[in-house]
Amino acid sequence: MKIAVVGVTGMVGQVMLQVLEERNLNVLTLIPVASEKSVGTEITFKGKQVKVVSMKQAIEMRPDIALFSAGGSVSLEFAPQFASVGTTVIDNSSAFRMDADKKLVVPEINASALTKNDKIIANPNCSTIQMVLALAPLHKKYRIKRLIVSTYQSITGTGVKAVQQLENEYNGEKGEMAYPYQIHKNAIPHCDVFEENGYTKEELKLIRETQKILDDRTIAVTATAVRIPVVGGHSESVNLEFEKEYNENDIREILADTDGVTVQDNVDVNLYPMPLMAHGKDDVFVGRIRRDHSRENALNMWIVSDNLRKGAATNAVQIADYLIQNNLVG
Ligand code: 11C
Repeated sequence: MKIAVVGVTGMVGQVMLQVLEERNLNVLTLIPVASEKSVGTEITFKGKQVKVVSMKQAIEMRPDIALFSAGGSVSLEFAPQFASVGTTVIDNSSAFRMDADKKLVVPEINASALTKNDKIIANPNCSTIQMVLALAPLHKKYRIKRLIVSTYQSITGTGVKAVQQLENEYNGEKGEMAYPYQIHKNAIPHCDVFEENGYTKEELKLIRETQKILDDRTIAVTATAVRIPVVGGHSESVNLEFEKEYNENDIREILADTDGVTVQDNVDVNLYPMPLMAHGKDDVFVGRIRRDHSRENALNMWIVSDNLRKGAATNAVQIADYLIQNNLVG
């Protein structure tokens, strides 16, 4: 397999390389791609130095798969060019997610819908991926009527500029600002840009992508997304209202049996998910599972995952792996 990683010098690009190595995908040729200023520099992959190439050079090399994480405008311009030479693009930006003819894939939920004709496949937003992975089996069994999510998101979701901002603020130094306010010692209810309806784009992604991935536009979803000074992953407080009655222990069992989900739920020993523990791991961690007594068939839970891993790189590499295993590329 020839696999290109577009945006290889970015935070997600770097984790994509790590996950490709760890999962031992059959990568015979790695094609690292970045903006002109990085072309010719070298990255390390499987202990070897590999030269970063330009977009044009990468397209000429006709990779089997291209993992994109270089922002929406780069994806809009170049993903179709890769697709036109036969490459299957797995795109981590929001550019194609809501296109009716593009699949939005979390492999454990809907990879089986993929075919050889899917040349541009969308990787969902990080905060959506971790939530739907836990919700999908519950929706199947009890049908979710309504869900309310509040997020506590890691600064790594914004990128390296935000990590630098926090570091500067922590050290009492001035520097470039990724956010409109100080993030150190703060919580900013503002992830991505505001839309005309008063919601942020991140909140709308949580709403729309959830309905698309769970293939049910009737689920009522509302979201508040908040940035906090944390690096290990995104946390989410999720309140669900089911159509059917449920039993709390069944919920724990279903989640414990779900691929990619780890239940950490024992308040007697202070066991619950936290970003510090999720950092660097591929799983989605669920805890604080408890009945919401204020409403019939309602439930609260707390979901945490490393946003750069399952929320981005791992999910994309899992899609690539699925395509390779099922002979769906080329
Ligand atoms: C954040 N969820 O934490 C974003 C990062 O649409 O893929 C990923 C943005 C996206 O700010």
